[in-house]
Formats: sequence, C-alpha cells, structure tokens
Amino acid sequence: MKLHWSPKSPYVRKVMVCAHELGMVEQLTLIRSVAAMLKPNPDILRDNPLSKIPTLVLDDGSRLYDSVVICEYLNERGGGDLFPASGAAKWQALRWHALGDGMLDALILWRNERERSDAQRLEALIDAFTLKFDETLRVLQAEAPALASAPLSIGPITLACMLGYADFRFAGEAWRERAPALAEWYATLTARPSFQQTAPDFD
Ligand SMILES: N[C@@H](CCC(=O)N[C@@H](CS)C(=O)NCC(=O)O)C(=O)O
Repeated sequence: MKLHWSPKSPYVRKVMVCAHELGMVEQLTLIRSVAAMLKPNPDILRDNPLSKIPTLVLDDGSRLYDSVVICEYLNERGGGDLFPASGAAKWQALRWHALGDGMLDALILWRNERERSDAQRLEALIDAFTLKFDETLRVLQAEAPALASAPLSIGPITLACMLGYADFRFAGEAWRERAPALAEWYATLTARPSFQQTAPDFD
C-alpha cells in the first residue's frame, strides 16, 4: 500500500500512529507528498481530487481518504480494536475523534490567518479560533480522568495528534499551563513508541 505522507501533517500522524499500534508500518510505502491549500499537487490529485494528505493507494489500485477512513481500514485489516464497535466506548471514542479533528481543522485555518499581512488578517477569525481552542482545553482538562482510563482508540490518538500539532505550530499558546491534568495524560500516552516514532519534524 502507498501512502501520500509528510512528517509534518497531524492527519498523516494519526494514520502512522494507528499503523504502528497495529504492527502494519512495514506494509506502507511512504510517498513524500507536499500538500498546500493554495497549490494543489498533481501527484496527489491523481489519487484524491481534494489534493489532501493522507491518501492511501491500495495494492489493487483503489484509493482511500480521509485520515479516519484510512485509520479504520487499517484497523479492520489488522484486526485491531482502535475503533470500539458499539456502546458508550464507541460514542466516546468518536466524539473525542471529532473534537480532535475539528480542532485540528481550526488550528490549520488559524495558522493560515495568522500568517496573512496585517491588512488582510481578520482579527475576528483569530479571536474565534482562540476561543475554540480555550474551550477545547477546558473540556479536555475536565475529561482528563476519563481519557486516562479509556482504552487506546481513535479518539485519544486524534486528541494527542492535535495537541502535538499545537506544540509544533502554536507553542506560544502554552496549553499545558491551562490544562495540567490533560498534560499529564498526554505525556503518558505520547511516551508510547507509536507517538515517539511519529513526532513532527520541528526543523
Ligand atoms: N479531513 C482530512 C484533512 C487532511 C488535510 O487537510 N491535510 C492537509 C495537510 S496537514 C492537506 O492536505 N492540505 C492541503 C489542502 O488543504 O489542500 C483528513 O482527515 O485527512
């Protein structure tokens, strides 16, 4: 299987963490692919009309996207339990996944906005993203005990990838100071080899 991949993408990281956890990394051929919102990449477009990474090309030529679809595919193929099948564990995992992914989408748009010139930047948008990040930290700080006792699944994996991206691109937000119990949970989870081996390239 070929994976359109980058060492900096938090969505790609979700897939790679799942692949490590499932023992499937060797089955993936990583294709370094540059995805930029303002410059669709013809090599990715051939496999995904949205020109986004991660995109997975299966051995039979079929394609899968986006990140959560790829993660669920790997989980099924690898016989894993990263997607709880039913009941409260399923809905908790999916809600955490939605929160992590939604916040990631906001962080990426926030970063784009932040890098505009003073004249072009929409401060109201920056304020809205700041508020959403604050609220996300508040909710997750309150849910840190639940996170600490939950089994490893797509929910906690995605939240940790989101917080890792915040470290990577939003170090100034100093989220640990505002969410110390969350920071403790994060430190424990990201000590796993699957996170250590997929840490974003800070260069
Ligand atoms: N919902 C997608 C989001 C993927 C995404 O936005 N990836 C970024 C890289 S971090 C990308 O490909 N951006 C290029 C673009 O938006 O055109 C997923 O979960 O895979």
